[in-house]
Amino acid sequence: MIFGQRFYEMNNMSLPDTVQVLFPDINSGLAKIAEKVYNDQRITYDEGLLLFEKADLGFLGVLADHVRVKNNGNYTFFNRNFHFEPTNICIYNCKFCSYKRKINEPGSWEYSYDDLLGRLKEYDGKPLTEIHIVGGVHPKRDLHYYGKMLQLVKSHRPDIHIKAFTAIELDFMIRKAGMELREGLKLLKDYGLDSIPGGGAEIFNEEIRKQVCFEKSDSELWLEIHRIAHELGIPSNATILYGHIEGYSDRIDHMSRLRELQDLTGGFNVFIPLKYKKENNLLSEAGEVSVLEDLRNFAVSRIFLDNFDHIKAYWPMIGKEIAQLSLAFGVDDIDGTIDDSTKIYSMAGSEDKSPKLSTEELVRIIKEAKRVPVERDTLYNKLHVYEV
Ligand code: V47
Ligand code: SF4
Repeated sequence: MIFGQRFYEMNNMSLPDTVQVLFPDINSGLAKIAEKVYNDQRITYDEGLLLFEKADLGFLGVLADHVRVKNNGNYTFFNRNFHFEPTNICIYNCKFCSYKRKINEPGSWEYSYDDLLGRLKEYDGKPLTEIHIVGGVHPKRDLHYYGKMLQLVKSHRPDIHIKAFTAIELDFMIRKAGMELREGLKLLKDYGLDSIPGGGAEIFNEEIRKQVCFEKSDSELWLEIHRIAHELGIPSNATILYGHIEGYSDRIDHMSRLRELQDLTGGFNVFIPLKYKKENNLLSEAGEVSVLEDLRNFAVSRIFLDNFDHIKAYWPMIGKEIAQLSLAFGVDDIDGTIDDSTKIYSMAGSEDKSPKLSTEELVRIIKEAKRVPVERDTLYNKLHVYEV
């Protein structure tokens, strides 16, 4: 099937007519949603829920592709990045986490400043635009410890963007330094923090959050940290951890809270749905959702989050093939080269145990999906367009 924009352009039809042709038995609520999306109108909480409950994959693909093409044309973004995970020692015990360890527990690691510098030096003379730093919440490391880490990166490689520390790590390191959130975030910005990744959001519904990560900073605090960061000129990303014990209404509730904050600040760069992976953690009995569900989830996210410019499929978690497929379901970004630098997903059972992709492979994956690859920086400025 040819989806969305291209189908109705080729046939000189409006999208609502296209929807009627493609889905003759369509539920009237869904037809209304199609009309709203086509007319650039925001859909409601109940309509989002209806999409999850009643819409089939083809229908979701048509609408999501419409929004995707409206925002980003055929461009699909990626960047040249690597991850640094300073430690997997963590005071918390999130049930879905396969990677946390306690101090001295087998399998734990604590990298030093020299380790970071060594890793950074591997990129001397090589193109790189971003370092992504996230890890466990180490009981002994505070804001000043991590501030020095940021300074070290900037002194060796002033040209790269530092996207670092989830709101959960920030909450702890700022409190440990005895500071207020605003003051702490401002100081981290002075140390070199350029943006904040989307982790730690998990699922905002308080009941579900209690069941999967009861000790972690609560939803209000996650949103407050991102709000203050945006006010200070630090943009950020947003995630959802889906496919465990949450229901569709929890996913829509989560996205509604993000949409509301984005209306206020406009500080989110991208939304990244993270698929729950079940190996080696305490939530395994929840199982994993199907690929079909992944694609439906990407599409509903694209349709619902009308004020987010980008939707990212994080390929180390779902694999290259599903990431490629997701480009027909609202996704316009597949993250970056990664360079075998993250353990969060390989330890949770993702198929790729050494995730890395060259820019040539990223470009090939995107071109095969008939999209136009674009190397971007962290803030989605276009650095190189690979015309097809
Ligand atoms: O918050 C942990 C998730 C997140 C599992 O901002 C799991 O560009 C699935 O947020 N199955 C951290 N997910 C990673 C993260 C991220 C990743 C890539 C890009 C960006 C970005 C952010 O990883 C955690 C949690 O939601 N996670 N364990 C698991 N078993
Ligand atoms: Fe710690 Fe993060 Fe794992 Fe939770 S998900 S236990 S905060 S490392």
